[in-house]
Amino acid sequence: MRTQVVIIGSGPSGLLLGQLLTGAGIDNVVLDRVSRDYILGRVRAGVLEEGTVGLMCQAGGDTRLRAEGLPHDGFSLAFDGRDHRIDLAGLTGGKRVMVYGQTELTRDLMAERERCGAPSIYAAANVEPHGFDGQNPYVTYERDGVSQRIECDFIAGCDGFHGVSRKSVPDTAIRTFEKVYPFGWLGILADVPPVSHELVYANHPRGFALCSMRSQTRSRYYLQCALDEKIEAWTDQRFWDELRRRLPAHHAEALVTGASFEKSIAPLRSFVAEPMRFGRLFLVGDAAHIVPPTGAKGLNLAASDVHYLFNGLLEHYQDRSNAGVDAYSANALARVWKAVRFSWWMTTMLHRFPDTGDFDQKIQEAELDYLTHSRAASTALAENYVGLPF
Ligand code: RFL
Ligand code: PHB
Repeated sequence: MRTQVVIIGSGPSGLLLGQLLTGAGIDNVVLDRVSRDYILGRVRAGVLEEGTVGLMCQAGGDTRLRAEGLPHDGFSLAFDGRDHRIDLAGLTGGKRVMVYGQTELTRDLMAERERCGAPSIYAAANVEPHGFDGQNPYVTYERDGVSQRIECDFIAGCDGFHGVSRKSVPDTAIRTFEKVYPFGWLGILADVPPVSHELVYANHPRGFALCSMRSQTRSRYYLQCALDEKIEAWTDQRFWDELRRRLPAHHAEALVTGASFEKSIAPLRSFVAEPMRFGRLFLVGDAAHIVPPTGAKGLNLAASDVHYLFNGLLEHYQDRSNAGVDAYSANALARVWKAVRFSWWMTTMLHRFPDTGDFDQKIQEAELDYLTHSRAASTALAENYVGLPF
């Protein structure tokens, strides 16, 4: 088989790139190790920047997002028993974010791909990129025990942090930067109305908490937890009791509880691989970088990578110019590092670190106090949260 671009990974970055390429008449095949149902069972991101929504529109997959997504003009920082609202729209000249689950975004892109008849291969085992240093790259995989090979012009490694693409690059050609945080997030989904109409990011002596949502009737809540925490130890009752303790009294009293139907623990990490291009192989999204979820940036960074790569590939095929693909890594990384910085800063400001001494504690309090009293500081936060331009 031959195609123009093989896309390894059917997460948001692979599917978004696939739809943009298909829309531009560039043939592509999406390969994933797992099944569609498995992918649609994952609960992840919930906040989309306007740039991400714009790309979903360009990809033709924004109908449901626009009908069912919840536009948010602000969010709340809760600490010291009170709430401080960050007026995103007021501080950024009208920019806002859209609350819409990654699971739904993925479902919409899969449906759109199916409608276009573009090929996707799920449950593909031992996917491997080859020959990307030369002119004739190809990807091999096995399906139902039979070996397959797809020849192509380019390979997009959209296969997440644990994927095969980054690992296929020789150690001498890649440099990685990493920071692992000494805690995780315990998240639940429950069909209960959200505690507040906007997100609440809470800094509390017992640890960070986040109140988010998927709809007016479905809530997504997170608690900072120890890395060795066992999920079985967290009954719903224990989760709700702990969440209530970490919220200001007016939110704690308003909290509606109910049975959860998803509960998971995610570790927090910052990671960047440089460069993001190796000959005819490009790393995109989580395959190249990971941010802690505190700044809601992971999925949005995957989308901006796709924007740069799609435009580079378009220039290659339509204008016979390689300027865009040659600039891909530098353009993407410039935006990635700013989001890595922002996510690290939000994480540091809002969580309790096991080794925090009195000095660090006072600095954290001063940071929050400064933020809430300085329009300049709030503006910097808002500008990053709604997403830097791309
Ligand atoms: P994905 O979504 O991991 O998809 C990669 C796909 O590649 C497949 N794959 C392979 N396929 C073939 N061969 C192999 N060897 C393969 N290895 C892997 C996988 O099966 C999978 O289908 O990467 P992608 O597309 O780059 O998307 C990135 C986002 O998923 C991620 O950045 C976000 O979920 C991060 N994130 C958030 N981002 C935001 O922008 N806003 C948020 O509010 C937000 N909240 C979050 C988050 C991530 C979280 N977790 C669980 C880490 C909240 C949480 C709790
Ligand atoms: C979510 O709704 O899952 C979510 C929202 C904001 C974040 C992280 C996760 O910063």
